[in-house]
Amino acid sequence: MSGGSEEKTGLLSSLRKGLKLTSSRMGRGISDIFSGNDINQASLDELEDLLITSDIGVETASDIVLRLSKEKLGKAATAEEIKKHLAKNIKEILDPVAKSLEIDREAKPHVILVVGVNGTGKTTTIGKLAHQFKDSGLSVMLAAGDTFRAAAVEQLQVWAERTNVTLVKAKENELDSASVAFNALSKAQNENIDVLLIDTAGRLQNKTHLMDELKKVQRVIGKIDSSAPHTRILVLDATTGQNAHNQVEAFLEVVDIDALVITKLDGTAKGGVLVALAERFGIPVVSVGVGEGVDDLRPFDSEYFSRTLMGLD
Ligand SMILES: Nc1nc2c(ncn2[C@@H]2O[C@H](COP(=O)(O)OP(=O)(O)OP(=O)(O)O)[C@@H](O)[C@H]2O)c(=O)[nH]1
Ligand SMILES: [Mg+2]
Repeated sequence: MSGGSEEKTGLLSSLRKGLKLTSSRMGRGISDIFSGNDINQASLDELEDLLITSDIGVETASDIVLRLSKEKLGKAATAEEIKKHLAKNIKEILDPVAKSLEIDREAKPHVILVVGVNGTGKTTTIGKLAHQFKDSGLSVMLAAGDTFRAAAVEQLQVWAERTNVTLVKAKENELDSASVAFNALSKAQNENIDVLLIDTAGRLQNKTHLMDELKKVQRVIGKIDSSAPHTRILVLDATTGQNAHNQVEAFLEVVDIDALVITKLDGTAKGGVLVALAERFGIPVVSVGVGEGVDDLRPFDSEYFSRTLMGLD
C-alpha cells in the first residue's frame, strides 16, 4: 500500500514474474511479426490475431490495430517500437479502471463483501487482503460466510491464523450465511474493527436461489449499518477467459460490483482478458493475483501492467 521505491521494485518484479506466460507469448509474437520492415496489412492482421488469442477481445484488438495502422502503415518500425505503441494504447484503456482499494477509516468497520463463482480465488484473496491491511496498521476481522462446506471454514481459519486476525464463523448446524455476516458485523462494531472481510460461497451465476442469498446477506448487513457493505468485490479467475464476461454480467444483476480482483494471472498466457473487461465494464480493478502465496496480490498499476503485457521490461 505505501512504501519506498525499493518496495515498489519488489512489487513490480513479482508482477512481472506472475505475468510471465502472457508477457513472453506476446513479446515473442510481436517480435516474430515485426522485424524492422515496413508495416503492411498482413502484419497488422497477424497482430490482430495475436491480440485476440490473448483474450484482449475482438473489438479492443481491432481498435488497437486500427490506431497502429493510422500511424505506422507503410512505415518501418522495430518490434520494440510496436510494443511501446501498443502498451501506450492499452494503458489508456486501463487508466480509468486502475484504482486502489480505499478504506473508509471512519466506517468502523469498512465492510468488504467478496463474491464470485466457485474456485475463482475468493478465500485466498481475502487472506492476502487481510495481510495487506494488517501491514498498513488496520485491524481486521474475517467472516466465514461460506457455510456450505466445512472445508471452506477451515481454509479461512488457516488464513486467519496466518495473518493473526479474528475469524467469525457459524455456530454448529447454522447454515445461514446472512446470520454469520450479521453476527460478524455486530462483533466488529463492538470491537472497533477497521475492516471486516466477508467470504461467501462460490456460486453458479445461473442458480437463482444462490444469487438470491447474496441479496439477503447484503440486506441483513444493511440493517446494522445502512452504508454497508462499503465495497463489493467480484473475484474473477483470469484462466477462465471469456467466461469472465458472463460472470460479471450475472453478478451485476444482483450486486452492485464496486471492484474487481483478477486472480491467477500467473497461470495463463491470456492476461489480455483484463483489458477486455476494463473496456467493456469500466469497473475498477483494485488488485491482481499472481500466485498462491500471501504476498501474491499486487496493486493494479496500468502503466506497468500494459508494458509487461506487451513483453517490455
Ligand atoms: N496460481 C494462483 N492460484 C491461485 C490464485 N488465487 C487463488 N489461487 C488458488 O486457486 C484455488 C481456489 O482458491 P480459493 O481461494 O479456494 O477460491 P474460492 O473462490 O474461495 O473457492 P470456493 O470457495 O470453492 O468458491 C486455490 O488452490 C488457490 O490457492 C492466484 O492468484 N494464482
Ligand atoms: Mg472459498
